[in-house]
Amino acid sequence: MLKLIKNVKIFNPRIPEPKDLLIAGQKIVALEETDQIKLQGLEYQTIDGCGLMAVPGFVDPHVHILGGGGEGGPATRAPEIRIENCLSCGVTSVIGCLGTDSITRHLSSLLAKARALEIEGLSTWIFTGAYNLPTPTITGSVRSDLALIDKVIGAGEIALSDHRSSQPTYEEFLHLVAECRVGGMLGGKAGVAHFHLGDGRRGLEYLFRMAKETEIPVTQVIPTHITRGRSLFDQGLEWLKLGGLIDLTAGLEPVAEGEVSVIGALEQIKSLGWPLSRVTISSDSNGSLPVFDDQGRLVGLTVASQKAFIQIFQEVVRKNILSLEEASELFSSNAASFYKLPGKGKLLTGYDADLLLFDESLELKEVFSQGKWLVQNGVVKARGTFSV
Ligand code: FWO
Ligand code: ZN
Repeated sequence: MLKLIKNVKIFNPRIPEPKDLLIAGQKIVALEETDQIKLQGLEYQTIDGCGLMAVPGFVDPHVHILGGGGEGGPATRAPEIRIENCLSCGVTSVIGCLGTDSITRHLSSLLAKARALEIEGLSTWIFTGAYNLPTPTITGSVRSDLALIDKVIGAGEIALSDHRSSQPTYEEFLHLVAECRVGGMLGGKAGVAHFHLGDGRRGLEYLFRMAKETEIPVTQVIPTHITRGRSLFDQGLEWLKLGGLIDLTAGLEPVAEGEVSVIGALEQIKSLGWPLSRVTISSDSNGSLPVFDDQGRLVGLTVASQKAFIQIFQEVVRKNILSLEEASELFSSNAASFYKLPGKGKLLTGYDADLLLFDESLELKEVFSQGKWLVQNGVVKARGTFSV
C-alpha cells in the first residue's frame, strides 16, 4: 500500500521547509513540496507529518542478535534479540556479531537469526568471526565468507588487548585484515575488520603498526569500545587524526574518575574539530557487560540493550551537543556509508523507506522499516514469529 507522509520536516539530509514523502514498496519514491504529489485513483495511506521531524532509521553496527555472554558460565549466556527491541529504539538496520563465546554460538545460527529478523522487518547483515583468531567461519575462510555470503560484510568482533582475547600475534591480526580487504573486494562489500578493544595496556598498538608498516588503508579496520578507558580514548583520537574511524559503545559509562563518557567523547571530538563523519556509535545490544576486578575475577554481569542507544541520541540533541542532522549522521549515515549498506542512511528518493518520526520533544512516534509502518504513535506493531 502506498504511504504518503504529509508536511514533514526532513533532517539528513537537512531540508528546511516541510515536504511530502511518498513510500511505495520498500522505497522512498518521491519527496516533493507539500500537496505536489498527485495520487488520483490510487489507494494510499496518509500519515500526518505536521510537527514531526524525520530522520533515517538508525543503523546499529554491533549487535549480538543471537545473544552473547557466557563469561560467567552457561547460565550467563545472554538472550537473543527480538525485533520489538530494535524497533522501539528506532533501529531499522543491524550488523550482527558473535563475541566471547564461539563454542556454543555459531555463525550459521547468526546468519539464520539475521535472515529471520530480515523476514520480520529489519535490514540485517553480519560480521563473520568472533573474539578469537583464527576466527570461526562459515565457508572455511573469512575471504570466502565475504566473497560468497551476501549478508557477510566484514569480520568482528575480534578481540584485541583483552584478557579474553586469543592473544593474537600481530601477524594473525594483519592476516585477518588482509582477508577482510580482499574478501570484501571479491564480494563487493566494505570488508571491514571490526575490533573489540579491551582494557589491556597495548590498546591500538597493532592498528598503529599496520598504518605505519603496510599498504592497507586505515579505513579497513574500525576499533570499538573506544571510551572504555581514558588512554584508549586518547589513542582513538590519534587514530582519528590518522584518518581512521572509531566506534563508540552507547551503554559504556565511565566507571572511574577521569574516565570518558560517550557524551563527553562526542563533545571532545567536536571541540577538537575532528570530523564526526568518521565516528559511529553502536549498542553492543544483547552482548554481556561483564565487570572484572583487577585480578580478572568476574564481579558483575549485565546485558546491553538498545535503550542506551536511543537515549544518547536524544540527550546529545536535547543538550544541543549535536544538531539533529549531526546526531542522525552519527546514528545512521556514517555506519551506512562506512559499511557500504546499500540504500541506507539518507532520506532521499530511491533510498530504502527506513525512517523515524520524532515529535518536538524528540519522543519517537513512528517507525517505517523496509517501507512497512511498524511503530505507530509510539506503539510497536511488529511482532516476531513467536512473540506474544
Ligand atoms: C563488552 C560482548 C566487553 C559478549 O568488554 O564485548 O565484554 O560476548 O557478549 N562486551 N563479551 C562490554 C564492554 C564494552 C562494557 C562485549 C560480550
Ligand atoms: Zn565487544
